[in-house]
Amino acid sequence: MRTVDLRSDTVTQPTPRMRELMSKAVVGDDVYQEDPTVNQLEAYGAELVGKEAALFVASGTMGNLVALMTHTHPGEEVILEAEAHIYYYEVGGLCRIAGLVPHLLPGEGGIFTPEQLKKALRPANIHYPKTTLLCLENTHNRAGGRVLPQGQVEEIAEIAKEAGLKLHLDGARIFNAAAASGIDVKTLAAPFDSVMFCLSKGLAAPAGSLLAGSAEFIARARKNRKILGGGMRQAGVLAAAGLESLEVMTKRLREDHQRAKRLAERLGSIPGLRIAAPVETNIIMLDVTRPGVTAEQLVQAWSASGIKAIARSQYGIRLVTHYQIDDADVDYVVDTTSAYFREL
Ligand code: TLP
Repeated sequence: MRTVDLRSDTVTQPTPRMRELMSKAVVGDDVYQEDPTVNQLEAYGAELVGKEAALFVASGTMGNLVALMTHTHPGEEVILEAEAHIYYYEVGGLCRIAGLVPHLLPGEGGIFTPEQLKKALRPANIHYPKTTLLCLENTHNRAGGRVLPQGQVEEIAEIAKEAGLKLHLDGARIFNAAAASGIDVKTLAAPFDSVMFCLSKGLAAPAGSLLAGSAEFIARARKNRKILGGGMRQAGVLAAAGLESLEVMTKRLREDHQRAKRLAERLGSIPGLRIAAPVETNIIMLDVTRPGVTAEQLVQAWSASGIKAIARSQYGIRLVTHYQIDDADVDYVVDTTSAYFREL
């Protein structure tokens, strides 16, 4: 039976070329900054996003947490969009480990307005925590892989900077945002003091993310990574795959976006289904609208046909395309789904 794994782009396997590069990687002890492959990845990653330096971390979650810890002190307040991955899916690390108070602003398409931010910024007062950081997410996961409007990002950044806040971008899928908008990653990252981006999602590396910022910020971040147990020694075997991610895999993301659009259009035209958010990148938010059918029932039916997906609510399902999904997979998912609703 065919397997079509649409749960996430995190399921991607390293490419054959990655495995070859990993086996040949020159390595050293990265805690002493002596791994030439990690050093090369960090320098290249920093240059790509237009920052002075970068730090190789185990995961996106670790990169975001290290950024929060490095920009702030425990007890301070961080402003986030209400559905931000950092708040929603990172196990509360921002409170438990960084000791921060989240101030959530409900957004539209993954972003709040400059007016909302102005209202949220409180004057100094003996009763308030100090607000020191603002985070945005591009593309925005829970909004359905939406690309943030760059003008709005820049306006928000301007207001935040005037108020003395630092800015961090959760750019787990920043290369998807660049591919979809035609705006280069340097411009997308420019308003932010730091940016985290993942190598192990649509870019197919087996593990790893980069946190980029000023040289001074990254030196402090390196220490916080060590506190979290993220000093990885001969990590060059992973960095070798990451270099291939940045040099090669970033260039093919439009293919995933086109397939996501095609899959969404065809699924959305099946009576009983509805596309819940505009498909701008590789994430599809699908709603089951047929009375009496839940998302979990459709996920179960798909599973019996080798199609893997995750129900995100009673009637909602998220599907994610990536380099292991081809046109024949799209046809297979559409045919299987049409047959399911026909035979109900
Ligand atoms: N997202 C994963 C799950 O955690 C939900 C996924 O399958 O989409 N920021 C954003 C915007 C993310 O989407 C993710 C992963 C992360 C950070 C965390 O990255 P990892 O999984 O490497 O810790």
